Amino acid sequence: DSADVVILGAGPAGLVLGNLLRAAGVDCVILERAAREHVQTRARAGYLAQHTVSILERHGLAEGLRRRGQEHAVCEFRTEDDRFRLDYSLLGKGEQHWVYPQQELVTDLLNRYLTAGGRICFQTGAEAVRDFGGTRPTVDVRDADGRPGRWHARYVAGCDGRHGAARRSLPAGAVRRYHRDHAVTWLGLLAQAPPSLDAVGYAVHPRGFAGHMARSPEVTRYYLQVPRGTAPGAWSGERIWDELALRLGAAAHGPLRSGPIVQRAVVDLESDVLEPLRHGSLFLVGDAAGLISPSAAKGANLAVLEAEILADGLTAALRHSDPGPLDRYSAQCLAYIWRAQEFSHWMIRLLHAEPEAGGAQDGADGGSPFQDRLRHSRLQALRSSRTQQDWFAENYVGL
Ligand code: RFL
Repeated sequence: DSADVVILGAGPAGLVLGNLLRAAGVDCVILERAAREHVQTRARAGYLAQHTVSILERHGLAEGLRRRGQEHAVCEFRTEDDRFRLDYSLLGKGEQHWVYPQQELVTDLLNRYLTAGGRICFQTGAEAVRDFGGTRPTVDVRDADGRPGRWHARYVAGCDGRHGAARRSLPAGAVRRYHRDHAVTWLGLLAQAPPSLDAVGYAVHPRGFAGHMARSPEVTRYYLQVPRGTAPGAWSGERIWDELALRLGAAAHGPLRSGPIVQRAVVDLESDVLEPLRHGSLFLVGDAAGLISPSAAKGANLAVLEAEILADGLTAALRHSDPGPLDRYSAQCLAYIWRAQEFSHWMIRLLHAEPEAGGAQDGADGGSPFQDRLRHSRLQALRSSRTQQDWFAENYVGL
């Protein structure tokens, strides 16, 4: 089997890339390890930035988002004794978010791709990318029944996430991985319950961080900072709601609207970036290029942006024999990625106490008292300085 561009993975990165290449008349195929049902129901991101919506709109991919997504522009910071709000549509560049669950975006992108005649093979996992140093790379695959196969390509786009075959296929000496473990762990929850406030809620509490993020009128995402190593099922529903209410200051600011917890996942906050993002005819895109902690909701937004840049590059190379844009892909994307990493890291240090050097976290926030005062001062600056607020807004929604 062959295609000019073989795309590994049908997440936001792979599906945006597939749609854009199809529209440009570039021959491509998407190979996806999971079943269609799984891909369309995997709940992850929800906040799409203005520039992401602009990209989707530019290519006619924003119809569902426009119809069912909700505009969103306010976040609220809560501390033990106080709270304040920032309406970021009135700050910085005046941009806002759209709340649209990632699985719905993925479903829209997939339907659109298939309607346009796009080729996709589900339950076809890439095992290895080979010969990408030259111009005839191949991809070894295995289907759901374990039958091996091989695809021939001119270019391979690794959109298969952090544990995918694209990353695995890179020889150790060819790539530099910058990695940071932020020593913070979140219990990520989806509750079958309406949002409790009309804003993103960030609670900075001595017992640890708690977050509130709307997903739809019926479903809300919550995050609770928990000790490293906590099992997803370790906390009862009752304990979760008590802890959320305590950290989010429900007694002072109004009760939370609780409901059944329908999904739990433990997320160790980690970041990494691979350099470079191009290895001959193999490109890394989205989470495969860099993993970003979910603290600033950048991952899916970066994936869409990188997919558009790569689509332009591949189209120029394959349709117009112009290799220039592809040559710039890695450096161009890395500039956005590092900017997002820097802001995400800043958010992590705003929302969580710095762990004591070498010390394990033990239930409460732990952390050094000096860093804790710095953190409160940082929050205070965000509360009172218009310059600080503009900076925050520009980075929070922008890339
Ligand atoms: P994905 O979505 O992981 O898709 C990769 C696809 O590749 C398939 N795959 C393979 N296919 C073939 N062969 C192989 N060997 C394969 N290995 C894997 C997988 O089945 C999958 O279908 O990567 P992509 O496209 O790069 O998109 C990245 C985003 O999914 C991710 O960055 C975001 O979800 C991050 N993120 C958020 N980002 C935002 O912009 N805003 C948010 O509000 C936001 N919230 C979140 C998040 C991530 C979270 N998790 C997962 C920690 C909230 C959470 C809880």
